[in-house]
Amino acid sequence: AKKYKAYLLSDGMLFTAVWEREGKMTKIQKEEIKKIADQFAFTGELISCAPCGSGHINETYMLRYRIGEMGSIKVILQKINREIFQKPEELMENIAGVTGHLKKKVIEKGGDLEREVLNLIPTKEGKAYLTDENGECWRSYIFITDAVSYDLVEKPEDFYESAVAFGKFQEMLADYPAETLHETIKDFHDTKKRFQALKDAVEKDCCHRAASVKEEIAFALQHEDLAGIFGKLLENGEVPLRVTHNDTKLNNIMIDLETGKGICVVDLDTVMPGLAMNDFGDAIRFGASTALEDEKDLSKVSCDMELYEIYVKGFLESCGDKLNAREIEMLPMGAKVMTYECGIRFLTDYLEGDHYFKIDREDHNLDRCRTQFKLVADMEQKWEQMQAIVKKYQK
Ligand code: ADP
Ligand code: GN1
Ligand code: MG
Repeated sequence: AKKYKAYLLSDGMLFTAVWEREGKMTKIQKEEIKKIADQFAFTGELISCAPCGSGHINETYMLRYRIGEMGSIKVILQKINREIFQKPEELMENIAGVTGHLKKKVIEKGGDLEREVLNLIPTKEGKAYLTDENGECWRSYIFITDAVSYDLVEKPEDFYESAVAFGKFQEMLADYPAETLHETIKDFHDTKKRFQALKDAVEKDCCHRAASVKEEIAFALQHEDLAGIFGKLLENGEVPLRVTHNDTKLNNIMIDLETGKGICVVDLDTVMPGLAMNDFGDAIRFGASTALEDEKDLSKVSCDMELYEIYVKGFLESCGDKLNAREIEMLPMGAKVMTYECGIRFLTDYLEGDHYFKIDREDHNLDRCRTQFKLVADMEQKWEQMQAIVKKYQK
């Protein structure tokens, strides 16, 4: 259940927040946000601030400013996770480049530049991001108004629209100079290396947790073949590297509350050369699941074939003609591989003491790992159907 609280800070600022992660934000942190915000090129008076979204990586806040008598506007302020993104300069160069490219496409289509693409708001010094006295990096975006991001599909149409939007995103970046993109996380979707990392974590067992997760480790080891499939296809030149998003979960897309369209793709930290099948697959593992990613009751977790079909349709309609036959044939495999990879990443993090993904409870990463492995097993059961559905929409 959500809890609401309001604070009056020493300088009179009213601070309201939706506390889903109650207790995680101290008064000092709240004052820190105000200090950071003061260094951005915002105008008006800061009237409220709240944590925003359920991303696992960055710290995201929504700030509201009143501008004289003209009403109020919201902005996003985000602390970049420096453990994960070690070269913020390069990361922000990617984002500035990609959003600049997307803006040209939105203009060509006569779209809304403030809602259909992320817009960085610079610092008062005119920089794309701020480095604070502790070496933490912060950036700000125009807030996408009248839109929402979902952790679970509420209406199947929303999932269809997210497929269309992610497909279009890939299409709009098809002519982006891939060689200018920095690799923000090395070997991000190299499933083989992820597998090796898991084996290393099991071996080290630094938190003495391996004995309690034997079943999950066994599942990962039994499915090792999934880790090598895409590497081989790439090596053989059967599938190309494309500019992809690489983190296509449903909550990385803003759905317009009025039209229901996928209005804007967010979370551009991992836009890098990658595989189309992975962008497809990551969206399926999250959005076609019948339960939340961290559901404890595994009997609720399965891969919904209706949602899967809806996504196949939307994705192929929007970018199918750009993909080669092998990529399309491999889309179901993308779903299985991404789900497996995500499961082993959660398991690795659990074994290493939860240093990568944000957690809200003990065993959170283990619960997440279990849902992913349950989905992989379910996809195995539905494998022929998953392939037949892709064939049905392949032109
Ligand atoms: P993380 O890397 O932690 O997932 P995201 O960039 O995805 O961080 O941001 C977290 C959440 O914040 C998103 O899922 C979305 O709901 C919300 N969000 C991000 N950017 C914006 C924006 N410009 N306007 C409105 N909401 C946003
Ligand atoms: C992270 O940042 P967020 O929450 O959108 C992760 C993805 C995982 C996902 C699992 C940079 O995504 O790779 O698939 O969690 N992002 C990064 O929910 O590691
Ligand atoms: Mg995100």
